[in-house]
Amino acid sequence: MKIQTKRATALAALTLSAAMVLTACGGGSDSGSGSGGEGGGGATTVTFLPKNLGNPYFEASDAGGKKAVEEFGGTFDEVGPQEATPDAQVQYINTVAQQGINALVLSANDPTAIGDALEEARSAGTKVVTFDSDTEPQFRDVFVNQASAEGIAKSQVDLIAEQIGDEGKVAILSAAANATNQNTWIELMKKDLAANHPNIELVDTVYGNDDDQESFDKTAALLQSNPDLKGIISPTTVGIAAAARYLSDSDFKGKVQLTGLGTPNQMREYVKDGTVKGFALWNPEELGYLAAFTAQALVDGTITGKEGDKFTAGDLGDYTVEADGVVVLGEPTVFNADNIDDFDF
Ligand code: RAM
Repeated sequence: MKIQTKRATALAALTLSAAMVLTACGGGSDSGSGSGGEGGGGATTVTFLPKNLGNPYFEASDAGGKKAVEEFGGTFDEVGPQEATPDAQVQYINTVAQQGINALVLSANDPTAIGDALEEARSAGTKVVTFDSDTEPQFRDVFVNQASAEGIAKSQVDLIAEQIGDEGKVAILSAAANATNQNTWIELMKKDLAANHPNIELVDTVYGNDDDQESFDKTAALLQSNPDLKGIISPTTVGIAAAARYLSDSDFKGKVQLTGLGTPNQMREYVKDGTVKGFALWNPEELGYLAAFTAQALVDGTITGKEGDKFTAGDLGDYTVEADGVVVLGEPTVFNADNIDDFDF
């Protein structure tokens, strides 16, 4: 209540000063103006921290976050490392805490390694929303999940099974070895393969660290050491795009099937040239939009993160917090030659 009143009265002044700060530092790091947590006495300050910068997936999610923050009259900032590692994220978390930013919205490179930094940020009054890749639940207020982990895992297993006739050797090309989201999906994929696809053998899991070149090189090495591979599952938009680029230009094109999680814009040419038959994803822009509205609901006290809490996320409508402080966006979409041109992200 107190927060809402303060926000209403000081909104105009704070919007102006936030705009001035933003202009002065080029959209950078001072936008919280050090006013402390708990609403900060004005427009809600929200900082997005992706796994790393330069990934079109996070460019889309953070653009969705920015759109939401603009809609509710807050101040948006995006910071992040070049490399998708937990250590690289810690310094940004510390800065956010020092600046008294109201809400930090992040995709975690590790479930525990950034926990201390997040705890400090939370004791300084910053609400913490994880999206895309979670930490352990005690380190954040809410996790905004893109879809059920089971649904994401199953759609990838179903796709590869269909593409290779439900038999043969497959491998996984993942992101960072400690990425919470990929590791959750990989565990569920392994269970699904073991239970429902006895003739598919998972021979290897390799990590491209959400780096394009590393993912490309790992694909080449995978095929060299497993010349009879029938399929690759890459549950990362960086990995699948790099693997598709490698395959499309090699003798393996059309012989080794590739599926996983990709953005339609990065995968379009490989679907059209026959390298890839189908893959899946949710809408990352909507994910960022929902995460930002979740942050706002925490900051203004509409929700605390407990099961059953309800809030409205702008154009996306109403959401309810589920067990363990999780909010779910929806189910993944499968993209193929028939529908890929209907999407632009
Ligand atoms: C990459 C990142 C992200 C994941 C998507 C599918 O962009 O690893 O965390 O959700 O792929």
